[in-house]
Amino acid sequence: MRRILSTLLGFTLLLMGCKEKPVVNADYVSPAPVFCEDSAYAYVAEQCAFGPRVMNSAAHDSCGEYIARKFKSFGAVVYDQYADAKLYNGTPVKMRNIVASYNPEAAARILIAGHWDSRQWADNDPDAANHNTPIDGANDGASSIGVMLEIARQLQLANDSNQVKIGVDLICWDAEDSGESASGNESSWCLGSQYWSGIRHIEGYTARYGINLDMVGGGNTVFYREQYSMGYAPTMVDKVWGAAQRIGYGKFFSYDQDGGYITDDHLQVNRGGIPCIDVIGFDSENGGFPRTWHTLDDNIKHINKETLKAVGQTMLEVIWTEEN
Ligand code: AHN
Ligand code: ZN
Repeated sequence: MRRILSTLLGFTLLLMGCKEKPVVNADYVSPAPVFCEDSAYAYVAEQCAFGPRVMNSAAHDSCGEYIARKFKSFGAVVYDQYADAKLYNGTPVKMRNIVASYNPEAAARILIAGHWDSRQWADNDPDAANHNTPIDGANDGASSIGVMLEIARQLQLANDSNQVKIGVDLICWDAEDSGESASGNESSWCLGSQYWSGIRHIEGYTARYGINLDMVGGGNTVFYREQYSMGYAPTMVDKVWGAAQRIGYGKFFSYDQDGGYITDDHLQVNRGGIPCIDVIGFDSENGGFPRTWHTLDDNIKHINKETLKAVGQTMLEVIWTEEN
């Protein structure tokens, strides 16, 4: 009974947390629903509770089931793409890309993506004794999927008078984060998106453009315009950064410096012929990757709801203002 009560209480609090309209720009009325950062946070925590989602592990496989089940519960048509690959060190891995589609029949589509696996090696940890320990990947992995699950929930909740005009695909990449560090071995990263860029989950699938999310839940986080994105999809960078300014999240989506060239899943999508940008978190204090990156500190304790909110609300803004 206590359990039921506390679940009910938690659910009520979750709903209450979603009601405020925290949009900062008073002159602009957005058609988008309110992104609930408490929900996104709960989805990040639920993924982390499986343990590190490293390739070929039971935690990984169970979390994949959880992600597919959640998207289905939010009314998506879910596609699985299973494939075999080899890590740079020769280890064979079983991959599963998961695609959640809304308005699957619409010709005009955008895709939002992120990786759901977590890294097997905390090889950036300050303590070298941890370099072979798997990480929770709360930010580096779970944060993007948490945001995408809340986007899915909002797509389902949208009432008939406020439906999005386009198709939306939420793509969860596998095997992004088993690459060889500091080696220049670019092709050792992003194995799930590499596979998908050659063989789509549906033959002939394409989209107008894509937005890849990576490390979108850290503290002291800022998003700089990443340079492959600027090369392949500059108008989409403008669109997303512009949407963020419009709704009051310019502090997060910054023009202050450029974001360098990052090997990430968006690069594979671009190479596959769909313009795609990367929204990837940087540390606002030192300008590099987040402090927790590939360390044991990348856990739920360091997830920041405001960052989840800034990214999630900006994504809803982009989705709800995209013309057919
Ligand atoms: C490289 O370190 C080459 N790329 C970063 C891609 C990445 C790893 N994103 C999150 N984890
Ligand atoms: Zn990583």
